[in-house]
Amino acid sequence: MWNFPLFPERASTGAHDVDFVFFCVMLVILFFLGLILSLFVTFLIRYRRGTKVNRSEPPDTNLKIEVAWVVIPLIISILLYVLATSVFFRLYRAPGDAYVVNVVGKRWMFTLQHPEGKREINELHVPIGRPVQLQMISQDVIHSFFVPAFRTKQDLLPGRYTTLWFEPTKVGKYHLFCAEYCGTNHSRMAGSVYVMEPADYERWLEVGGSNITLAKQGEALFQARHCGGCHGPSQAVRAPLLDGVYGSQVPVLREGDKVPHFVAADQRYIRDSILEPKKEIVAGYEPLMPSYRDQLGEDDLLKLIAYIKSIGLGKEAAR
Ligand code: HEC
Ligand SMILES: [Cu+2]
Repeated sequence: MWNFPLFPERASTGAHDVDFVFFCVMLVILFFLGLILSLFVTFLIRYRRGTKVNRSEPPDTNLKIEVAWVVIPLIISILLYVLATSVFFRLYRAPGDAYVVNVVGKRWMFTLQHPEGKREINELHVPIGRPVQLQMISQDVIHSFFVPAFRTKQDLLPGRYTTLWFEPTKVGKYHLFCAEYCGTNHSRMAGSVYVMEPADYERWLEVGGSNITLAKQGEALFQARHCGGCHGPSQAVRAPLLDGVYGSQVPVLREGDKVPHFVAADQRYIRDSILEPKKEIVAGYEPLMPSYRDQLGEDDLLKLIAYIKSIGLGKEAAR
């Protein structure tokens, strides 16, 4: 498709999809605008005062025209709906093999954490041609991660994980904005996304920063916070072992429940288990775990989750 100069660059697969929908809608609008305007002008000239035209017996119904103006727009609307919805689903469902980067929004910056351990502020480096998924949360108010060149925007909410994904198709540097007013320095909450050749990206990953993976950092934190005192093999309190929990179905009791029901142990579940352990009690255990609400930040929680995920996957792989 041609590059309309008023548009931001198109640098991801999703950007092409979104623009395609946009141009289709635009085309329909221009077509009807043209049709109505030209009929309007034609009738204006043809039936202006003083012209000799037949004005007797104006028709008051015409079944063909009436059916046409109901059926044709209906078909066009349904086609646009199907097109837009399919693009919507593609934009919201990340492919399973996506490279996951964690994002924490706080006034007034985005902190980004790569699984290999490297951390960035207001900058995101990604390789070209590989789907990237952002798992995001806010430490304070609502922020929004917006990259116009990728045509993607997603809110970061306090207390809830949200995701966004894209597959970059063009090497370069692109604007990143916070697109949700979040206070005094909202307008400064911006940065850049760098799309790099895979080899350059590997080199970038190795230079500087910590080479300790997120899961390893989580393991250190798990020990520093004495989680293992209860969750380890030589436990003082009876607590579930966390190996293989991630991704499994856990039977839990919520307040007032008589029978347990199963919940998926995902990011949300692990985070809630640490911050609000009393909310969902693992069936067969006492509610003895203290809340870490005032002690662990969102960054710490992401590390712990990465660690618990890593020991979970280890067990899966061993099976
Ligand atoms: C005083 C002992 C104790 C400590 C310390 C403790 N926990 Fe727990 N934890 C428990 C018990 C008991 C349960 C099961 C009952 C429940 O769900 O609250 C549990 C449940 C959990 C669950 C849900 C497990 C499942 O099988 O679904 C997770 C995840 C978890 N803890 C993580 C942690 C992390 C991370 C830390 C350290 C920051 C920690 N716990 C510290 C006692 C503890
Ligand atoms: Cu913001």
